[in-house]
Amino acid sequence: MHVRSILDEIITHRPAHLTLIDPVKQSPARASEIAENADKFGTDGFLVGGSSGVYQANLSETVDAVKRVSKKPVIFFPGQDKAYSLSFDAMLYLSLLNSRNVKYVIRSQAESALLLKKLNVEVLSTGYIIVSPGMRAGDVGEVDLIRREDIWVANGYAAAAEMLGFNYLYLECGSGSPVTVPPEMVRAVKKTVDMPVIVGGGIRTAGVARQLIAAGADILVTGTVVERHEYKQRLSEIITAVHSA
Ligand code: 1GP
Repeated sequence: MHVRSILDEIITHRPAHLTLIDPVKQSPARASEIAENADKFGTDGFLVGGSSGVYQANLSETVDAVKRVSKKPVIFFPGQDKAYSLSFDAMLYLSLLNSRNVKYVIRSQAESALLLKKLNVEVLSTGYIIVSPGMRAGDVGEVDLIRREDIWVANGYAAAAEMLGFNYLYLECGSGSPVTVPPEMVRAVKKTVDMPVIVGGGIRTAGVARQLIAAGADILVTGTVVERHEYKQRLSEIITAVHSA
C-alpha cells in the first residue's frame, strides 16, 4: 500500500478524516472495537501513537489490533518515545518546526533515517507546528507555541514548510485541547501555501469539524472523541460532516 497516493487521491475529491488511537489510552481489545466502528463510519485511516508512555509492547499490540479489523492505512504518529512496529503502513515523518529543541526539528530524524530507509518504511514528510494551548504535545516537544492571534507567524512557518519541500503541513493545538486551531488561521495558511493541510486537536463536534473544513483543512484528525465511553454517535457525525463538506 502506498499511503501518500491513497490520501492524496482522496483529498483531490473531498476532505479526509483520520482517527487517532493513542496506545496508552485503552487496551488493544478496545482499540480494535474503536477501529472497527471508525472504519464502518467511513474514517479514511488511522494514526497510532501519542506524546509519551508509548512502548514497544503497547504500540505493537495496538497496531496489530487495528490491522485485524481494518484494511485502511495505519500510520505511525511518533512522540518522544523510541518505539516502532513493522506492521505500520507508513510513518508521519514529523519535523516539529516551532520546537526550541533541535532534537524534535531534525536530530532524532537523523538518528532514525538510515534504519527507516533500510527497512523501506514509507514516510509522509510533514512540517508540524503547534498552536496555543498545545497541551502535552507542546510541553513534551519544548515548543514556542504560536499564539492564536499570530496568524502571520503561522503563515511564515507554513510558507517555510512548503519551500523546504514537506509533503504535508500539520496544524496542531494539542490532544484534549478545549479549543481547535482557529479556522481563520487555517484559512490564511491555505491562502499562503499550496499543500495539503492536516488539522488536529480539540475537534469534538460535527459543527466544529465543518468550520475547519470550510476554512480549507484537507485532513482532520480526532483522538479524544474515541476515548469516551459513548463515542459512536459523535464520531460518526464528525466523519459524515468531513465527508459531506
Ligand atoms: C491530533 O492532537 C490531535 O492532532 C488529537 O486531538 O485528542 O483533541 O482529538 P484530540
